[in-house]
Amino acid sequence: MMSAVEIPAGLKELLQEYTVEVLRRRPPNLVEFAVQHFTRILEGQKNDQRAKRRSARSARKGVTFETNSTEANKDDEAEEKDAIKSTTAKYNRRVSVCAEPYNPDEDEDDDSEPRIVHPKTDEQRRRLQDACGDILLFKTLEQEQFSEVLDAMFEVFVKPEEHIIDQGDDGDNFYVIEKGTFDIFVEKDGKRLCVGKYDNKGSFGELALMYNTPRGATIVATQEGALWAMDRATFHRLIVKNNAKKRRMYEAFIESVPLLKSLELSERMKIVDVLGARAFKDGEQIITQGDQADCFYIVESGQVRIMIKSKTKAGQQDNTEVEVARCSRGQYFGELALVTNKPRAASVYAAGDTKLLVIDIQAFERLLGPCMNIMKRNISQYEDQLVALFGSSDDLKH
Ligand code: 1OR
Ligand code: 1OR
Repeated sequence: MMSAVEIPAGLKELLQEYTVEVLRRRPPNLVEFAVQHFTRILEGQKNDQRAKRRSARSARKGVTFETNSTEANKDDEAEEKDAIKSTTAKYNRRVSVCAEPYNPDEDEDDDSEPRIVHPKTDEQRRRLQDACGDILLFKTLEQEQFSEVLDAMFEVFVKPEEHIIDQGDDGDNFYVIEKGTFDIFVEKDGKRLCVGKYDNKGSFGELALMYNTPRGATIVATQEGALWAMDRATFHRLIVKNNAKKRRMYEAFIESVPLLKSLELSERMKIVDVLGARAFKDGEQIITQGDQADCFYIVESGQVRIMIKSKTKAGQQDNTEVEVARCSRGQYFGELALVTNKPRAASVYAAGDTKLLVIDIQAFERLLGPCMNIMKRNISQYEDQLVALFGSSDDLKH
């Protein structure tokens, strides 16, 4: 007689979720995808347990009675069993929601967290490195941390119309674009507005993970594309921790930038969280006149020369460049094309070794709105100068 086989609780849901993810993401290698997929679930469960233990510990600290370590261990074991039983449908969406903002300085467990490694072929690693080369959030990482980032990232293929992120959801991953175009929608007062686009480069999905907030925008693929994703736990361990260091490094300098004086301290710190730092050698070109613009710069040290292609008497451009201005510590440039939505109006070169802080166009629009009047006032001064030099300010008009 055959004995009835008991199906373990959660098995059906696990397999169903895996199947749904396979159909959604269409991975080229099912076994490799399975390893990545179930590793993410396991990591989610571990994070859940850690969060529970942490909150249990702080609750214990709150009430003044002592508990010995054996009791604490028993608690942890029971919690672990609970967590394993509750394999949830939304495992690789956000696993646990903390009400308070994440403070990396208070996180004792983070360093002991296991490193997640998603194995990659040489070809995949090359593509990943290319995609990550210009990502601002990675620009202040040490080499060791950056290579952990690369290890932890996994590939996600997307189809046209696919929603990668929905506004209001909990945050699961941070994404780096390898290829493809994506629309950014923000819903306000019941109206959905397209507020920007990503065109084959950049990254998104950092805000919900940094600040423990719901997703602030909807991101929709407008063609087939490929992304590299980093899970929430790794993002916390590497990027959010690094942000605490970044705040310490740049706080005083950012406080001293005249343009940013009208912002609240918390707004200035949000700029620090998303900025990248880049160094240029003497003579190196930073901006090319006529190019499309995607970022804004503040000089941290050194100097830059702003050069404009001169015009002949007939109004034609020749290729000789004239220096029209210099920017040094605390000054900014690269705002004009972002504000006017036009190509870069000048070329910019490092004069001596120069360090710049870089902010991408989405963060510029999101965070620098309150400084817009100051920038517009200065732009009208460029126009006056241009008229004085060339007799027309058409190139700068918006
Ligand atoms: P997230 O985790 O909140 C949505 O998930 C992502 O969209 C967000 O991180 C950013 O990476 C990205 N406001 C909020 N999020 C934005 C915006 C944005 N642009 C891109 N993201 N604004 C548009 C600025 C061009 C402000 C709209 C009022
Ligand atoms: P962008 O995004 O166009 C080049 O990229 C940057 O050079 C530009 O933003 C400004 O931030 C910066 N005319 C045009 N761009 C200038 C000028 C300028 N000065 C700085 N930039 N003029 C100099 C005015 C003192 C007028 C030229 C005659």
